[in-house]
Amino acid sequence: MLDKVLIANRGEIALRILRACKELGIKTVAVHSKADRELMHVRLADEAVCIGPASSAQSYLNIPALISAAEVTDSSAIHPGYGFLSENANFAEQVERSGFTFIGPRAETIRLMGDKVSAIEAMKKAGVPTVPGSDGPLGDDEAASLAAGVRVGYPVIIKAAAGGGGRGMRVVHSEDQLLEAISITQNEAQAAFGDGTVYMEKFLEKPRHVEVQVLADGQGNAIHLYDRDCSLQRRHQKVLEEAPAPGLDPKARADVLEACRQACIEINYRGAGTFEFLYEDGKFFFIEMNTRVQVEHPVTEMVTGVDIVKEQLRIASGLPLSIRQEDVKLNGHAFECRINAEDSRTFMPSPGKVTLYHAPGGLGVRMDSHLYTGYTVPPHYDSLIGKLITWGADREIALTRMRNALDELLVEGIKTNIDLQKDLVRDSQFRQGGVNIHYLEKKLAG
Ligand code: MV4
Repeated sequence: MLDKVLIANRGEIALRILRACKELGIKTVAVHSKADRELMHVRLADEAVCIGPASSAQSYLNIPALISAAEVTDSSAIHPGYGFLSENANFAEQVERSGFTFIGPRAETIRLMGDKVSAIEAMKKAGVPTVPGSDGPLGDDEAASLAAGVRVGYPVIIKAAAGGGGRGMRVVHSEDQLLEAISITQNEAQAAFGDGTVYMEKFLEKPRHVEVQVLADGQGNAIHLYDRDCSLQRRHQKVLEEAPAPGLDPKARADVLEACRQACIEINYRGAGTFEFLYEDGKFFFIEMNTRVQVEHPVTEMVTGVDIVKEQLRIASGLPLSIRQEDVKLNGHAFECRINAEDSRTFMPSPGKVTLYHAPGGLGVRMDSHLYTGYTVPPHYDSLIGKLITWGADREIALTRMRNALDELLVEGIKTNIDLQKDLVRDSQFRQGGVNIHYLEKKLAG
């Protein structure tokens, strides 16, 4: 097992990683910015190193500072968490070249998935269903682009190969807008990512966002941990997630889960990963793969009993997966409400001092949060201050527990989205299950 892990992240996920390390008897190093001295995991870690000023660019994104911190603490590995450098192939490469273990996939896999065109190509080859599209980048040949549009059928969507997560996309409703949309998207992608490569997909009008969690050990073993539904989102920020995704077509679902598992074996994937799909009319369409642990991983943990972060640490230690696919049993249902320090109506971030924090509890209730009474939420980072997760033997029970847990949760002194979450878990259409990716924004607008 790894001896000492440097946690290259902050907030709730840093605490989550620290807990997993402690369970495995791994020593921990917290790294933090000057604004983050008071973080809960900094107190709990065996060692703590200040890596720079508040600005992320100079701290949590500062590769030389992180590698120096690993060196001075004699760490054996670096866990990147999510966000920040978690999907930066150059970081993974530099970590490994400096003699540390990067807790994640090989740099070349991160690079493959970072380029959405190569990710889709790899998955299609491996038998994962993809969205009908241009099958590769759109080149300078205007006639070829127009022909692709005719073949795919309007509406289409033009996406940046270096984009993802909703950045660098443009919907095109008819042929007369296609060439201009391609050139605008190319220019924006070049400016934003330094790579102007774009591709085309059929635009799906009302899909759900369904994703599949996988684990692979890079030694020929791979498993899926079923699916999650993350359709409730606003401006590409997920708000409330659940596992499993309700009401999927059983055959399509079984096929896609197995296809993801096989694809991991085919590309010799290592670590935790997520296949993102759009799900519409009973069919799955792969759009992207995430090569990190995700914010919403706890809902999968609650319904499978598999500790995803512990598995990441085991895999990085060179151990084989601790469970086989046959041993993964889906049990019950789980929800996760993301708790943000933000205004419930305007969604503006609302940092400041937490004058009272009271976490809910009871059977089937999990609160992943670094908050404590007296903690000051700094203004420099993401507004996520916690995740409230509930489990139940079925969807109804898990949702009832979430309603009750949200009523118990107290965060005073700052504005939060708790009232929005209370409203959502009482929404009749959400309660029925299976709302699409536009549902929340339409509800908020109406
Ligand atoms: C799409 C799409 C419709 N058709 N692709 C947005 C985030 C990025 N991961 C992919 N996204 C989309 N891709 C095709 N071919 C609609 C979206 C999309 C979306 C996807 C998932 C969750 C929320 C979304 C909100 C708006 C658009």
